[in-house]
Amino acid sequence: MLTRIQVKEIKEHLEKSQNPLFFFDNDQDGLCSFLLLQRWLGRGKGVPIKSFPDLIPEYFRKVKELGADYVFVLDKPLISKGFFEEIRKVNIPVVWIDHHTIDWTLIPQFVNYYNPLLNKKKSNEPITALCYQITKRKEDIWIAMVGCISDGFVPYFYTDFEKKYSDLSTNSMEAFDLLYKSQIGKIARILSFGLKDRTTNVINMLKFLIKAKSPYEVLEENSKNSSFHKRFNQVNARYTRLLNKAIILGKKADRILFFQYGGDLSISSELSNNLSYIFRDKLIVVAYVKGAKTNISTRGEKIREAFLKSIEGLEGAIGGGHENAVGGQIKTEDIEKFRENLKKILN
Ligand SMILES: [Mn+2]
Repeated sequence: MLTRIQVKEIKEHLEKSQNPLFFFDNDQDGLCSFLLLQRWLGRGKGVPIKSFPDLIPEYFRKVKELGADYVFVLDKPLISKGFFEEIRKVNIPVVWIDHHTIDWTLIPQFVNYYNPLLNKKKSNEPITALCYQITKRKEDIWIAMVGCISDGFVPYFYTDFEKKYSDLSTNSMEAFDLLYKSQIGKIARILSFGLKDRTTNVINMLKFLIKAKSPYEVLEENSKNSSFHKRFNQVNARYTRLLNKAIILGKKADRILFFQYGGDLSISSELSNNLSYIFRDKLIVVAYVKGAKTNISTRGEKIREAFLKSIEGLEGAIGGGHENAVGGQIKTEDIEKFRENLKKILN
């Protein structure tokens, strides 16, 4: 949770901004955080950050293009030095809200940085939960729920949500039961795949969501949302095929489920979340091979430490995230080495 003072400060930043630009992590937690702040403030543009692992300097172009007077960065653990340098030159305030563990010394003095991991009472709930704590708009509670359950988190306002939308919920107190088995979860899955669409379609989806009055408007297919419903059906078909393949592997695997795939579409974190839900006592490693580089998504108890150790000494390898959920990138030629390292460390 944020402190009362932090909430007040962030609100003041938002109110001071005439034309804020919200950069957000390209997932539902990032997206829903943006939606909550934008809908509360009634202004501002949102841009999903697709660069990985950091927010790269090229995104500064958006600041100029959109004439932003304030920059908010939501749910992104890393911002490149180059980006900060550009921002510095034009003297635009930056407010960065995050919940990842990072090297705090990399944060420049001029940045307004908020991360409850640095508070006296440490926590790392989704950014969506923090943004809901800031805006407290009851009519947006469904958006807040979507962001939270996508990050595997059941927030304190769940009971309020259930009272209002019992038809969209399940009786479970488990985030992934909600994500995979309820209608609010279906919204989360629709948005996840929608973010992976072409830029024009993503922009249309954002516009739709900024105005959406209820979760039913998202769930019921109509002329305004048909493109992201179509996208969902498409990606979901591919996703289901990959998931079924991985499940077969998982049934044979002992402690580590290692699943590798390729193609044009990266859906690794969705796969690793779902696999960790199905195989609760296994460590999940999903590798997405694209040319010379391979993105890795892992889930499992204390996986962060093991992952970081296993990429030590691999040239160009990077990674970071939460204790139980880590993403990273290695060279494709190092996959076997990485796999062996991880096995050794875990045994
Ligand atoms: Mn995120």
